[in-house]
Amino acid sequence: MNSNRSGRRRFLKYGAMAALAAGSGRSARGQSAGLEVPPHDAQTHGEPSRGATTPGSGLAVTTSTSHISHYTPLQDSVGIITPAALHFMQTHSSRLPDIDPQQHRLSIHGMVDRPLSFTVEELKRLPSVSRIYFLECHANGSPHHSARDAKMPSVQFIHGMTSCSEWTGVPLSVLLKETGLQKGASWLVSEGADADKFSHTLPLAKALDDVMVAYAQNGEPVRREQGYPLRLFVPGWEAPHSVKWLRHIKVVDQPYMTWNESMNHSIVRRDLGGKSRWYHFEIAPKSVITRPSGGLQLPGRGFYEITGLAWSGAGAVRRVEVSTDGGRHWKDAKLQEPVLRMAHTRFTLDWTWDGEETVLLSRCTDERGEVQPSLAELSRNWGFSDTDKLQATSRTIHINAIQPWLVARDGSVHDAMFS
Ligand SMILES: Nc1nc2c(c(=O)[nH]1)N[C@H]1C(S)=C(S)[C@@H](COP(=O)(O)O)O[C@H]1N2
Ligand SMILES: [Mo]
Repeated sequence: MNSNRSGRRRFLKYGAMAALAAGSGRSARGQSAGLEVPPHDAQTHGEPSRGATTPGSGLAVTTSTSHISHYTPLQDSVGIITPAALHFMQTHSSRLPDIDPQQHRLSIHGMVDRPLSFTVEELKRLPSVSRIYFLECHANGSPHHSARDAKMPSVQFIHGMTSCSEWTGVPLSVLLKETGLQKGASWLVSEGADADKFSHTLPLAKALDDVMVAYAQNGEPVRREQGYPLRLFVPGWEAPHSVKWLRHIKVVDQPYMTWNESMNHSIVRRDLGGKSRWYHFEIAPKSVITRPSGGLQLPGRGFYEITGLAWSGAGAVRRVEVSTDGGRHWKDAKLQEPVLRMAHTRFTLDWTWDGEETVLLSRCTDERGEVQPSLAELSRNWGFSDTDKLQATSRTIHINAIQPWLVARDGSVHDAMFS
């Protein structure tokens, strides 16, 4: 009764608007025909179907005075493209800039022959590329994030700082060709137009390889959260390189230590006597089962398609293995097409759950032959002893450890890495 009434109200609204759009009074017959089939017009276009649950409604957000984080609801993800509205978001300022695209300029200066300044419209006249790439925050999967933010250790909270989009923009090499490069130029420093002027350093070789100044994302202008109207996009590398609200690029002859690079984004290494590495670049091979995953509930024994995402900053995913028995046996998962370099790759494995407690794992191998490590292996690689695990540290980044999901006998699924 209720839904009928609201259905009728919807029709009345749409009917009136359709009549308006048609620019003339509608006949009574025309209107009653619309009762059965709501007219397809500008008002219905772009709305989710009635009854369709918006994936990730309840997109997790945490905010502090210095930081805003949104996490992609990977548990609801299908295919490899993240809808723009569900892209994860990290910002080091307490609010988002609100940029007038008419006023915005990108300047390229420093060790160049001709310093130049571009409007967004000028950039759109230049040769463009569209490429599907993942973007992952270096702190994704880190215990310090899961501990702080996880009200529930779900795949969204532990791993939801990775997303994958089709990015469109101008290759940075095109712009640097316009400005020319002086002898000795070897690094860039990029600066955003946010309140705190987020800045990041980039080696010139990467800038000339596959970096772009992006103005579009999945066929629409880059969203405000992702850096509207312009962002640097650095494929395969940890996301802080991809400076949002991009305003200045300065060409320099040495690596800089911007505030975030030196104070916020470095790891103190005990094995290096308390020194830390300056820079971290490529994202290592990683995978995670998105379904079933922590916080979900299997309704009962029987058939399930296990599905997840794999990616690597080194290039394409070559292989994903899945274990449904805590790592005793591994099977090759199916990789869904397309399998693209530096993009999320969807994998699946058919599974019949017998109702017993078990642990699900996935392990990625990339085109370079590098294999995703277990948490213990990763700890050793980073120079932590077994008893002094990553969990104990508060500033750990670049965690690509294998994620174990424990399936309990009641069908509930739990994180078995950090919890
Ligand atoms: N201007 C600016 N660019 C930025 C940041 C920022 O705070 N300001 N954060 C960086 C970090 S730490 C990450 S993880 C990515 C997040 O990109 P996204 O919000 O589009 O997912 O943007 C990077 N670029
Ligand atoms: Mo980040």
